[in-house]
Amino acid sequence: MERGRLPGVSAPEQIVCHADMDCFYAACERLREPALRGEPVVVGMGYEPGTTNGAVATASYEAREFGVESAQAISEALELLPRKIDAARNGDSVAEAGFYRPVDMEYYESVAADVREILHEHAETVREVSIDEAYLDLTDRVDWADVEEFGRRLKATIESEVGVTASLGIAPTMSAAKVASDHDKPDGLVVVEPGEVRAFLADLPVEDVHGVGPVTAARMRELGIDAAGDLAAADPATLESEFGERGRRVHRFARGEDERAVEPKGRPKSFSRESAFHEPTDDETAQYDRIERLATAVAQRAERRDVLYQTIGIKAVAPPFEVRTRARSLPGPVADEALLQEVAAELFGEFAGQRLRKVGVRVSNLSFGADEQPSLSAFGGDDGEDPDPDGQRQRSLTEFE
Ligand code: TTP
Ligand code: MG
Repeated sequence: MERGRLPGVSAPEQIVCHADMDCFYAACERLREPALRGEPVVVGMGYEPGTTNGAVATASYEAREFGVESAQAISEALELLPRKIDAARNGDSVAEAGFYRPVDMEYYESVAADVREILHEHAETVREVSIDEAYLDLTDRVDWADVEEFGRRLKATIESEVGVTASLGIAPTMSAAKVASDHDKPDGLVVVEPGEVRAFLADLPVEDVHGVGPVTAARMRELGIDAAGDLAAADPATLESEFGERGRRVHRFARGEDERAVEPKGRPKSFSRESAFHEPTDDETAQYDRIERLATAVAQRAERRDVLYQTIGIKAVAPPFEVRTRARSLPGPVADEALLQEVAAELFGEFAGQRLRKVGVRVSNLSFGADEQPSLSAFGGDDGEDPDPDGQRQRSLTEFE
């Protein structure tokens, strides 16, 4: 899916944080019932005597020690870990038993809202993926040297203000950040720096690659692909013939390649592309050239989405993080690549020749055409597993390129 890439436009430089709460529903139950702390806790439906069907929503890490896990039948969970109340009644050891609580979505949603508020305080752009999971774009907030400290503070704030623990992964791409947050659960903080993603993933089992579910992983093993490193080294054409477009996508993820930008859910308010120079430069020609390429990329992206734009903006970042922006509104909405290039270059004129580390082009004030329908088929779900690995199924990957 390289066709949206333009020569000379490097992958956008991003710092992405993926946050995922630990055993979230169980953590919520512990919040309002402190006696459950440190105990095996199972949250689910259908464990009351007389009801037989139901499934585990989640289990605390103590309960997972007994083999209890999400989506397991409650009958199976009860065999592995009986209820304390029943164990006591039967004279069995209560140490080998757990607490069962029914799902209470309304309460979990209220806790999730508190967590979200903190996440939004820590980043301008947050993509909420599920009740306990979100991506944060930290690019303009922190430097790689500070990300660990940032992560520690964010975790401490969530813990002290809400009372649940989060695991964080911080990486240059969304897919790597997702793997990183899961890598040291619970209470994890894993930073994967640019250039280290492929090495970080290499020895992990292939199903740890974002987007590889158990069915795909089993077939990959038959093909001799056991670890993420094997997937990264596999032939993309073979992967495509076996797994369709998903094969190419997970191949790229295993190599640390993922062009997606963190974007809030719903219709975008703007389209933008930015790109850092190898090192800060005052070379006007290189700067204008970059602006033009970025304008083309943005114009094509808007065109693919059948979107008109009325406001055109540019961004110039001087080292280390001095961000300057300029924007101009047109008399009416347009989709016009040449005009976008021209206006962007004009706006950039004010900064041309200054020492810059990064430039960007943005269009906003968008009007959506009738065809603007997210593609349902573009993301995930080719074999019934992992149907929506990160809640982005509706988004076509091309829109991020
Ligand atoms: P997860 O983040 O997948 O799981 P978790 O937060 O319980 O545990 P972890 O520490 O591994 O992140 O899902 C978030 C919540 O979504 C989870 O607490 C309960 C709910 N859920 C279900 O109801 N059914 C499921 O099959 C899964 C996986 C989750
Ligand atoms: Mg979770």
